[in-house]
Amino acid sequence: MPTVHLLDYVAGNVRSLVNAIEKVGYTVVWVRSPADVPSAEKLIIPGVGHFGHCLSQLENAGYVEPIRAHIKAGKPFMGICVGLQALFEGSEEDPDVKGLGVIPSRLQKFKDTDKSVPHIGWNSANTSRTGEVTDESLYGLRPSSKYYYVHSYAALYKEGELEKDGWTVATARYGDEEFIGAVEKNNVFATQFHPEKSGAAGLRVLKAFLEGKRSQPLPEKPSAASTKEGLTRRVIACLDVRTNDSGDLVVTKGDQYDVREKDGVSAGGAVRNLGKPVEMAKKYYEQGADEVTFLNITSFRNSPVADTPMLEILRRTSETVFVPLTIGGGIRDTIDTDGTKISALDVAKLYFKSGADKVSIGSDAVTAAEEYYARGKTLSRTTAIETISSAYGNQAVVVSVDPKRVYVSSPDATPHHTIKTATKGPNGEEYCWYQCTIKGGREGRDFDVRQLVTAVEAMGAGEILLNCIDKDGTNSGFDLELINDVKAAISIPVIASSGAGNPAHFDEVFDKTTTDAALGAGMFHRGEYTVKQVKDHLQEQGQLVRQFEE
Ligand code: 1PR
Repeated sequence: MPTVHLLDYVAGNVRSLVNAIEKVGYTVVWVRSPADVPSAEKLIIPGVGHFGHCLSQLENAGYVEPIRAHIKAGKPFMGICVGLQALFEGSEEDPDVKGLGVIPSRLQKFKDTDKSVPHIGWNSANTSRTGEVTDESLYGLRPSSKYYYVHSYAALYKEGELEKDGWTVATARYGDEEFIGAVEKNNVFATQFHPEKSGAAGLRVLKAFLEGKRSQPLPEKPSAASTKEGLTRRVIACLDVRTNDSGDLVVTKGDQYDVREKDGVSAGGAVRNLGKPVEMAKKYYEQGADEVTFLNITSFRNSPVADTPMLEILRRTSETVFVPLTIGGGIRDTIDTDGTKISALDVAKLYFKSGADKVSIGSDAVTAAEEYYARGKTLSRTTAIETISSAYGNQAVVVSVDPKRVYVSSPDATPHHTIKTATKGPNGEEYCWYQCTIKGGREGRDFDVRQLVTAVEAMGAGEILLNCIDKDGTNSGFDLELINDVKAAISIPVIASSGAGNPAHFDEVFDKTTTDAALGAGMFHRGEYTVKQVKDHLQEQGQLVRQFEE
């Protein structure tokens, strides 16, 4: 097989990139030291996390000059995500750190006044702008395709700025900001999106770069409308995974977090078995899921951390599923079976190495947020959220929230933040607050969801997975009041979860709230609806979606 050199200078999910490269017929040769760079014919620099962290790693390890020399020699070079950003002169993220300076411009943070930041999801990368239409595809990029982005800083597009120096630029729009999604000149190509996480559309781009096919005819004429689109409606399939009573790892699904069969006489039967995790993840990917989330709802108490069965599930899933993978459950400081202490950061590292793009933190986030308030809203820099986000970037840390409604007769009846609700309580109460729970909903805390989400945003979480125990498994639609209340409090993206029972519920949550994504579980697992049916329905209602590409 032909080869490509890959520089692994930062921790992160490089496994998915390796899988994607192998899928398109190439073998990875690792660059382990600056001395390896001159032997590279094609060189890829991936990147996640902070601009400054990546660039200082490159600088300190002595890679900057060999990379510049590779580019100068006219050999093929591709940068991905922070690998694209590295080509610029610098970034607002770390103003004192110098980029490679190949592209004479700087990166800025997206405005969060009218939209969530980070920019997470599927967006375009179009070379044709302002209505002018080309029929040529730059490295397989297509106007009708969508690509997966996750970043807070971007090269904002200024018409003509880079073109005058011979760069070809593909852009996307986020709110009212147009930014660079891909850029190319001679032997240099870079994408802000992750091709390895962008399904068939991304694999096509990677293949075109590796085969040196800069320009190909487009299969269809692009429409002027497609150049104006932004982020698509993100639909996520969630798999709760646990061991059943015979010790097999199964996808299960609870009703208000109770995952045992109810036999009609009493609760407490066998754990519901809805299928095998790896097969089901692949099925949802092929139906068009924009992301797949695994929540490990068993603790695997007898297994050493490095042998946790979820690691193998991720490794196998990332071989066939080329969209982002999130893993939750047990991300916290842990004592291993042999008594060794393992930090949450090390647990997360194992997951990232196995193919996860994000980790989701539940119970530990609640405890950390309570301590944040107890310290007078100061950071400790030692919590799982802080340590993982400072090493891997905020976008890699999701906080999974499991709130429950507590009804009160008036806002004065509790010190907690209440909302006036249209769904009255059992005694006609018109107000409720959302109580945070830990341990899979088993323990309620004297802490409300607003306190939690604002604290974890300050601590460095990049996204909120907003469950709702009252709605979970009910098929009655999302808790729109909860979602609107949380969205009003923070500017990081929110994934609405719990209650989806049919495609119209997805339309409703995107229509009536400003949620950034919506997640379904039971309706997909029970085979009542496919992800494709949800996407088709959204499209019929005029919502922008990404459809699965072969
Ligand atoms: O506390 O960091 O170890 O994380 C544990 C994780 O496992 C948390 O994210 C918590 O939400 C989850 N979890 C724990 N117990 C359960 C359970 O069901 N017994 N599942 C559980 C949470 C809820 C959603 C579900 C949606 C959509 N699952 O993820 O998929 O509610 O369901 P629906 O569309 O069928 O209504 P830690």
